[in-house]
Amino acid sequence: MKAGDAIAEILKREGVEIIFGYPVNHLLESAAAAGIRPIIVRQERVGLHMADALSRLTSGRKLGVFAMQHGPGAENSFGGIAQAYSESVPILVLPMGYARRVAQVDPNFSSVRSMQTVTKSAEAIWSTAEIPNIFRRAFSRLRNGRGGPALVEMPMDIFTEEVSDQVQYEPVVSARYAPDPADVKRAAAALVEAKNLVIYAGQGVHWARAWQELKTLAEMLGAPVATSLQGKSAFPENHPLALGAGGNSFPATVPYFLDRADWIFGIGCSFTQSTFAVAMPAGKKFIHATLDPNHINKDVRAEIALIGDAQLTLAALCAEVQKLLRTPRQRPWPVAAEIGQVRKRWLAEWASRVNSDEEPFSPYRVLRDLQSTVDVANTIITHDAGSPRDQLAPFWVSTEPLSYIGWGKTTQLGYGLGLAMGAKLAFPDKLCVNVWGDAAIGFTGMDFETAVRERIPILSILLNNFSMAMEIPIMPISTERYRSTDISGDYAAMARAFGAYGERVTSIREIVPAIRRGIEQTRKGVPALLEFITRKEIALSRQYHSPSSK
Ligand SMILES: Cc1ncc(C[n+]2csc(CCOP(=O)(O)OP(=O)(O)O)c2C)c(N)n1
Ligand SMILES: [Mg+2]
Repeated sequence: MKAGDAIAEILKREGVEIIFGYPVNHLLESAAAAGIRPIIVRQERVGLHMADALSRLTSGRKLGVFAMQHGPGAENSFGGIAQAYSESVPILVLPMGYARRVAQVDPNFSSVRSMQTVTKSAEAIWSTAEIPNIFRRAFSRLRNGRGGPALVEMPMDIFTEEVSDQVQYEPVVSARYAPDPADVKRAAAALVEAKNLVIYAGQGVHWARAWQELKTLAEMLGAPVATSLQGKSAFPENHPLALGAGGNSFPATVPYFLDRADWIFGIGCSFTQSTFAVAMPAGKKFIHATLDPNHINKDVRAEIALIGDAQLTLAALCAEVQKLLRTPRQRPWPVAAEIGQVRKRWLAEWASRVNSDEEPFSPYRVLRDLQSTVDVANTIITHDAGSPRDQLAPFWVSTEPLSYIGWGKTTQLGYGLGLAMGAKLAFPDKLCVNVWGDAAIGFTGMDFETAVRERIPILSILLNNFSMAMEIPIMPISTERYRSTDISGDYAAMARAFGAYGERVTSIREIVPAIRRGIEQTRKGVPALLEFITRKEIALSRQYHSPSSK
């Protein structure tokens, strides 16, 4: 058999059903011959984002795979790989490479050399006899430890080579590891003795599918739970102990309880300092539970470190806490009333924006109506970079695990579209939504055509204010003299031109009916883009003070 067919066979044995890609990459043809569906995008970044969502939403049970051309295809992919790297998402990246005879000759692009800073591993196939070994290594990286892209560069001349018809390949094992039981005991004692504990959950809870264990521990302790943006939806946000997610913007409940905490228990999180992560207040004691020992003491100092899988860690903690408490702390937990009060005051402060009848719309009003119109439990939603992220994340109440794809270690405008499409492929029966601004659509909007052509009926909510509004305060002179922050476009018309459903909405009365029409279209298999004309809103929910301490 040809080398490409052997690689396709290996992918099949690893359970790959879809390969995202852009030609020329000879593996796409071998994959199709093996019954793996190629999904062709309009530019590489979006295919990587789709692969990323497939991995995220299946907690890595199904891995996203992306294949592209040597040279331009690989060069153009850097952004998508870098985004997945920063977000710790396992994806298999399969660039073709220049023929081995010239692969190392200037100026030919080498993916192995150039992508090393944004991958967990990067290896080229120099000998086709090594194909099973190389893929065994790549899949082992993807299925073990903290996630990240694994890259295998396939020089184009390997595809003409014959290899043995008997592919020697078995799917790789994945192994979990758990923290030292002595540290678990110390951590359990600290959790029980803490006066004002806050649990801070990251995306490790999603990868370990440890949602039930997290809930059990929080309830036993009666402790409030905040999440990172990536961890959003790891804990039901309508639960009496939920504080919400901390990003560049956040519900007032998040800083209020973090400020008052004596102990903060981070589970499945890195505590990485970022504009898009809530700042951890100084002077707190941290228990840090993470899969990756490199995260310990990186940005916060840990009193107790628990290295291991979030599910194993939480299960072990639940057992120890149970021994110490004997009876779990019962509902109604005293802290729940305080959470409710802080949330009520916060929502009251935002009511005028959230309930605004103004036209052009307050984006907060559009997102309020979106939330009250969709079936939230059967919706998977993601933001984009820009104000829409910061407007959506604090107010969207996610109730089901992995119903919100949060991100922000790096924040490339245009990421959300591919995520929503990848989500729809993973969960065809759910409503998959991306919320983006008119800056974001400028990056990846052409791939709305992919949603139409590949029959991926997502609902796209565009908040169009004809501006990069969040840049206006940063670029006042360029805005005034040269209108540098203005942008333009009729994106509903663009969607219609692609064969999608496109509707521009300008009247308050039409917000909810338009959302219903959009959902109806997605049910018929047609992607829908609803373009809401909004005002240049730049107010964000990011008060670190609590309303009561004013
Ligand atoms: C690839 C990339 N380039 C630049 C940025 C910086 N950036 C973040 S938001 C933004 C403009 C946002 O405009 P829009 O999405 O229309 O939201 P608005 O503020 O107008 O509501 C820019 C330039 C980025 N996140 N990603
Ligand atoms: Mg805008």
